Amino acid sequence: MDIQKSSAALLARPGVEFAGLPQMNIPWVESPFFGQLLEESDFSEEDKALARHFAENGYAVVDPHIHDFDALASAVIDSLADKYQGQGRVQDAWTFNEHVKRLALAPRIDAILRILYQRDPIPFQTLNFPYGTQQGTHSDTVHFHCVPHRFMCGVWVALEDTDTANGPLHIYPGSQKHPVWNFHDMGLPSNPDHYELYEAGLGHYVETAGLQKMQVHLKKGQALIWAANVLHGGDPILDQKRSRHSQVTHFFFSDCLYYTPMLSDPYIGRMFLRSITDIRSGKPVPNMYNGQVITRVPPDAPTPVPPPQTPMQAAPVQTMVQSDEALPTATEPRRRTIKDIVKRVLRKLAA
Ligand SMILES: O=C(O)CCC(=O)C(=O)O
Ligand SMILES: [Fe+2]
Repeated sequence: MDIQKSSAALLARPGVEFAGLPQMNIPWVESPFFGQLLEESDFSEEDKALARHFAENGYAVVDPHIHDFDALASAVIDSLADKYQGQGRVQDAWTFNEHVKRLALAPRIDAILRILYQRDPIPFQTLNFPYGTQQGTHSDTVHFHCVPHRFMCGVWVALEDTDTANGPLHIYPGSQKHPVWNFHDMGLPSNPDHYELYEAGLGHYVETAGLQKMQVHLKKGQALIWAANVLHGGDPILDQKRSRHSQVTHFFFSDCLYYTPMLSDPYIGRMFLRSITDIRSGKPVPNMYNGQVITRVPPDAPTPVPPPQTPMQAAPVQTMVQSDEALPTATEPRRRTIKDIVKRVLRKLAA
C-alpha cells in the first residue's frame, strides 16, 4: 500500500489517485475515504482489523512483542527509582537509560505505526511515570502537533497492571473525530498560563458533545496507541499506596513541520517550531513543509524564547524550542480536584 509517503511526494505527483480517490495529506486512518482505502488495500485481515479499529476509535491496544518484557520492565523501574526525586515523572530518560530507549524502540510498535500512518515513525520523547498522573483530560495536540496535521501519536506501555485503584489512564474513544481544540479556539491567548482554562473548556465540550469516558485497565506488557487528537488523561488514584509504573513514547512521523500549538499563533504567522530529536539516531529532525526545510515562521522571526523552566522540569536534552513539555501543563501529576479547578477558573474570570 502506498497511500502517501510524504508531502513532497504528494506535490510531485499532483492528481495521483489511490483506490480511485484523490490522495490527501492526512493519515489514511483519519481520512474521510478510509473505508474505500481499506477495501482496496492489500493488508492481512489482522492488520485490516487493527486499522479499522484505530480509524473508528482513535486507539488500539497492542502487544509490543518484547520477549523478555518482565525483565525489561523491572530494569526500567529499578534503574529509574532514584531519578524521580519526589517528582511524578522523568522526561526523556532515553537519553541516559538504555532500557527506556529499548522499550521506546520496540520493533513491533514501529511496524504497527507504519501500517497506521504510512510514514516513518519518529519517536521523539519518553515519559516515565511511577504512579498515576491524575492529569486532566487533554489532547496532546496542544503540546505538540504538526503540519500536515495528525501525524503524531502516543504509545503508553503498562509496566505493571492498572485498574480502578491505581490511577489508570482514561481515554475518550472516537474523540479524534471531534474538533482539534487550540487555545485560540477557546478565546485564550497562546500561553501556558491559560492551561487550566483550556482544561475546563474541554471539560464543558466533552459533556456537551456527549463523549463517553473509558477507563483503560491495561495489563503489564500491553501498549495503547492513541491518535493525535484523542482526549485522554489520568484518573484519580484511589489507593494511595499503589504505584502505576508506565512509559509513554510520543511519536511524530516523517516530513512534517513540528510545532507547539500552545505557544503558536499560526493565523498571524507565528509558529513555535520544535527541534525534535529522533530517539533512534539521537539526531535532530529537520522541520519540513512541502519538501522544504523550514527553520522559522515567519522566516525572519527571532529565535523563540521559551518561558522559564522550573528545576524539576528541565530535561537533559531540551533545546530552546522544545520547551513546552517543561511547562507545568504537559503531563505533570496533579492532585487537584475538578472543584479546585472550577474555583480557580471562576476566580480568574472574576479578576
Ligand atoms: O499517563 C497518563 O496518565 C497520561 C499521560 C499523557 O497524557 C501523555 O503522556 O501524553
Ligand atoms: Fe497526553
